[in-house]
Amino acid sequence: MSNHKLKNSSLKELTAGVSIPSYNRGNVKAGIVHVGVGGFHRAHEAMYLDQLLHDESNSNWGICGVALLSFNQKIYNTLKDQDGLYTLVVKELDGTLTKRIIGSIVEYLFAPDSPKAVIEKMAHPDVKIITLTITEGGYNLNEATGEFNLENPQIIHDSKNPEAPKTIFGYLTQALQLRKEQKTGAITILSCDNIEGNGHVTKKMLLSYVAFAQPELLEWIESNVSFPNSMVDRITPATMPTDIAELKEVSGIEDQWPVVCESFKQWVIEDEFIAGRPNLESVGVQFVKNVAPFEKMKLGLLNAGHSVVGILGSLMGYSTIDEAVTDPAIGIFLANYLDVEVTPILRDLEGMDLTAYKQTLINRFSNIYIKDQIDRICSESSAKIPKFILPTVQEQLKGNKAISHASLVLAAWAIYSLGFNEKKEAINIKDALQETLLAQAKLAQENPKLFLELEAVFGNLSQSELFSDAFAKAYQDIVSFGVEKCIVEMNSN
Ligand code: CS2
Repeated sequence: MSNHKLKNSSLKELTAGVSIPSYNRGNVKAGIVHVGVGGFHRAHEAMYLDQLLHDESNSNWGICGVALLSFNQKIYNTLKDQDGLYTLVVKELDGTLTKRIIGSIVEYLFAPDSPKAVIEKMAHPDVKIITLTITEGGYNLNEATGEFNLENPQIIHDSKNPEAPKTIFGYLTQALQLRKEQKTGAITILSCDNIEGNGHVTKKMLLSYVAFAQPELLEWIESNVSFPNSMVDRITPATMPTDIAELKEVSGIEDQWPVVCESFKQWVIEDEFIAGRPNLESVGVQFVKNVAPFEKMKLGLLNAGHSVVGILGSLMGYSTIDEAVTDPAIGIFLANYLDVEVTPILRDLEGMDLTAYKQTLINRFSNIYIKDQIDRICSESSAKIPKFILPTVQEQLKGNKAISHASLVLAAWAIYSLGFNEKKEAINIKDALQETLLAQAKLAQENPKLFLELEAVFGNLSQSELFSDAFAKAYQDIVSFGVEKCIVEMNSN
């Protein structure tokens, strides 16, 4: 079998068990600008749109992918080299692989090199939707106040340099200003990040920035931009060099950056697309009136579950989620946490079988073919924990209900933040707040409660005596007995 560099011109030569776009990519127009072309977007939205484009009547709904930050240069270069094409390798629970070349990303831009092109693209009349995966930490929310962080130097930069912004808020504001001036019309901004009420948060953050930097635009946005909430789901581990090598060896495809993911996928959206939308129902997307209960379920069970397994697993020396969750101590702890501390706060999920959802989730975590990296799961925990775990703690506290599992995980995170697992091996921590976390984690060695003073993460939770006592006790127990003994002990109660 000969090898083929992935390109438009080589598509027809790919035969070995790979499906390719059946549509003429040359006819596809970008109706969507997507910011944040990471693995998740390429396994999720871009895949749904690719499926949709197989019906040629949908050719207005291609994607222009925007790499926003300078460290996104590699994905931009790859997309450019490969005409926007990449391979999506879906791994079933039994290890079967399905390979498909995704063709929905028909344009790509690298914002740091060409901010003007990005702003103009977002303001282009063909573009009806801007979608975002800019990560939980990308919304510039101050957890302590619940407000937009106007002290962020990059935000100040954007307000002084509107033509060459650095943040999503600077870009969106300039693009909306241009749409207003050029009368290009209304547009939808759809967040696809794991944040409760992601549409509401996007709107609130953007309007705060606009009120600060360009208040005369506020009114136009209020009547011309919609911000639907959405819930997204598909486990997409980081692509490993072995994935790239295997694809070449088995299928002869030379793809610099394929994406590997599980077969499960879900996308639930509120149907508020002010400028129209593609017929996503036809490819399995669910439209609902209120996405909040679904989002709360997914964040509280799946994403929080990931953090629970990741943090405990990391301290115990595991490196992948499947290894950690199949350790009975962690597996039982996770199941109890989901049942006792999360399930009671979930409501309004008529027709949802929560028991089955939780079982599926544990099966998904246990998938040995996915090998989701604990480093990926624990990265940026300081932004994830306030979105995934703390809302549950806060709600449980209101009714004086159980919080002991969450407290133990958070105490384990304080110890994790010192940078070593219980085998005394260094942990590869990747977190925007890494230095602050380390400083606080060191203080916690004297007095565990000091870790909770990290307002950017815990907000005012340190004021809850119930919580801070439970946290401090869990911390001391882990230090005295080790994390495994502590969770085994809790599992037997
Ligand atoms: C993970 C998510 O980043 C994380 O911590 O929980 O990336 C998760 O895999 C996805 O949200 C699954 O939909």
